[in-house]
Amino acid sequence: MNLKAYLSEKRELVEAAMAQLMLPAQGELSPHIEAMRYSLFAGGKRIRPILCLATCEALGEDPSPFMPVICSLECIHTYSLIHDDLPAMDNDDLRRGKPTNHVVFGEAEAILAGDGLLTFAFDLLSSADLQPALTAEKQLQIIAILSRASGSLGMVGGQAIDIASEGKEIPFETLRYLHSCKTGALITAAVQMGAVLGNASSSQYRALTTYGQNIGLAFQIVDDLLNVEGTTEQLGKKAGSDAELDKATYPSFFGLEATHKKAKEAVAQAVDALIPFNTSADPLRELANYIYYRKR
Ligand code: GRG
Repeated sequence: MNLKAYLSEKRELVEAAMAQLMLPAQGELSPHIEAMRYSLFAGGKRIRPILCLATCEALGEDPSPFMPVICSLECIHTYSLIHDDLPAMDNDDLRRGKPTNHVVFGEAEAILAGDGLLTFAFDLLSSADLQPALTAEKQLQIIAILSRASGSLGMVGGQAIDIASEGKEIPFETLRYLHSCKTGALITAAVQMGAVLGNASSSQYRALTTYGQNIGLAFQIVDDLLNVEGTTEQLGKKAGSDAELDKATYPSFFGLEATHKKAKEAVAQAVDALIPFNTSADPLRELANYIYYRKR
């Protein structure tokens, strides 16, 4: 299969659905909604929605009635980036090749844009319009997956440990745990949500969860590598910031060569988890490799 064409086709689908679902910037709320739209439509790779969609398709189901569920992932992801870039967090002024949200709209607006996107994700997920394509039981299951993965036992918790660890020596187990929460949880949730949409059996759900956890790990290891090996221009965000903030990363623990090996191992384990699936899971296999070879 041609992954480049696949990614561009799915990205277009996600962009179109988001443009349709997102609130228009008009009236009194116009500045607030404009701030949300600025980051949402700033040119992200849309990896999480595409993973959700590809998982649903791997199980032979048509994801098109579920676009609000698929787009909710990008709302959570974008909110996390806006808040991560704030002066109180990583204090970055470049993201997706553009000035960060707080640089353009001010800190208070950026906090609210993140809050708005976080809340909007659950608005999308809980919409009655999703029924009857989605049963109420599955809708609840999906809401539970996304809220658990986004909150204190997932992404927010990972960020909290990350911030508390800055400038400190932490054991590798802490780094692994914080990675699995901060980055891995939302990526795994994207796959699990696609599994629920695609009516996965319990063994399929378990296999897909293993796939999701391994690509989540690979994604973060590669993000650590790109921070060292990439350029600011290529990444669209500041390169070298981890070392500047004295962050513990895979390269700081293992060096570059061993870190590359670990990323490739995680990709191989993800692909292994897909052995029970037929060729309709090929996009998931290709996406696992893309996560290693991506340049931003
Ligand atoms: C502020 C609650 C809160 C959480 C922030 C995700 C996160 C937690 C912080 C981002 C820090 C970071 C750079 C993590 C590494 C992995 C990651 C999420 C990279 C960015 O995701 P991509 O590459 O970005 O999918 P695009 O721009 O393509 O959407």
